[in-house]
Amino acid sequence: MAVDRPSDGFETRALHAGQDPERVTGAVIPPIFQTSTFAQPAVGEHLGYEYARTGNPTRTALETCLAALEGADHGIAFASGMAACDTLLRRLRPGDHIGLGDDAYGGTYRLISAIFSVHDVGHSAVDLTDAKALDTNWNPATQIVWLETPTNPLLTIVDIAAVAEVVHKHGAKLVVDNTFASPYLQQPLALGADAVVHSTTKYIGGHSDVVGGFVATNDAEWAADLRYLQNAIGAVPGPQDCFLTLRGVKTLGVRMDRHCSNARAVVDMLVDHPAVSKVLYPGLPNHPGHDIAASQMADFGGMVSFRVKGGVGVAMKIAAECRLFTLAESLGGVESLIEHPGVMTHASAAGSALEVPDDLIRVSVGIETAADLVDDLRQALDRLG
Ligand code: P1T
Repeated sequence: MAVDRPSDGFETRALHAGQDPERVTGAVIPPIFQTSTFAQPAVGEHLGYEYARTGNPTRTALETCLAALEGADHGIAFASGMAACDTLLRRLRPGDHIGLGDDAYGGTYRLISAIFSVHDVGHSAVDLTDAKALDTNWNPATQIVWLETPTNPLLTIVDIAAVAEVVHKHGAKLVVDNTFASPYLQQPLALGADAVVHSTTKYIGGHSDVVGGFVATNDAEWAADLRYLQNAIGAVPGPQDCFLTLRGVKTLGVRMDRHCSNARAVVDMLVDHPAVSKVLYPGLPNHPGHDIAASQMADFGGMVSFRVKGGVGVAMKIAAECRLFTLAESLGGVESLIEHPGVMTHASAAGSALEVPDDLIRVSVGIETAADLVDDLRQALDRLG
């Protein structure tokens, strides 16, 4: 039988947690249980599974594995990152309030500002880099503080433990969206978060071939609620999606090491390029969150953002003129992507406190040969910057 003790190393858990050989055939890889329902031996009895919205063994394998990677007792998988965010926020009631970090994925902002507001759940954008100010200006209606670190797309670093202390002092819950770091680089539950959310579409899946979401928590009551909602709402991932995500996560550790070292090579070129006005990367010693990132992350990640001289027109041209960096939304896959957040991923934040600068370019540095990536970006900057 495979071993999945909590004391096992990260890569061991990625390969084995929840992934014992299948009991009937001995299949080493958890099969795709492509079935919508399960035969029951008698009315009111079942063998662990009844109906595939409620549960599916391929999904269980994924949930067990990802929970083990976040050091969580409970893991619940969803059809997308947004479905996971939506289900987490359903604990809120009319009159409640969300403190949302003032840089976050545009879709999260849209969900909170356009969907939850209809149900009289308020929100405000908060600078979470200042835990003291969060404490001083605490809104008594706040039930959830929603934090990304590194943030999307400005790569701001937030001190998870410091924010957790303030949030708990006021009896609220802290959710950390760990999508940009991945559990390989950062485990927020150990730093005091009440729940961790992922778009598994990104680093966890890792191959840009599947959309998914995930929540990890050690809060048994919240987990039971989420499990109930997962079934009641039904935003569940199919077994093929679970299989692909589980296949992807096996190599998360080795991929992240390469994402990080390739990102460093790209950053080294960008900081010296005359067309670039600012590089946003927590690995840079002059990044305001560098020391916190160094203490709460194992490395600085594969996401790099930068601002260009010449404004929005130049930024949009550069984003469209690379050979290896594909112009596309999303991130965290093995191949490099480039995008213009203002027009693409963060268009829904335009005019809000979360609006991003229009001369900003975001790259998801893939695992291609580092020198090729550096050359590709440099030629676009040389030509158009
Ligand atoms: O796309 P989906 O799997 O539903 O995940 C939403 C989501 C949640 N949280 C963060 C931090 C994210 O970055 C995302 C999705 N982001 C992109 C598609 C993007 O290009 O930024």
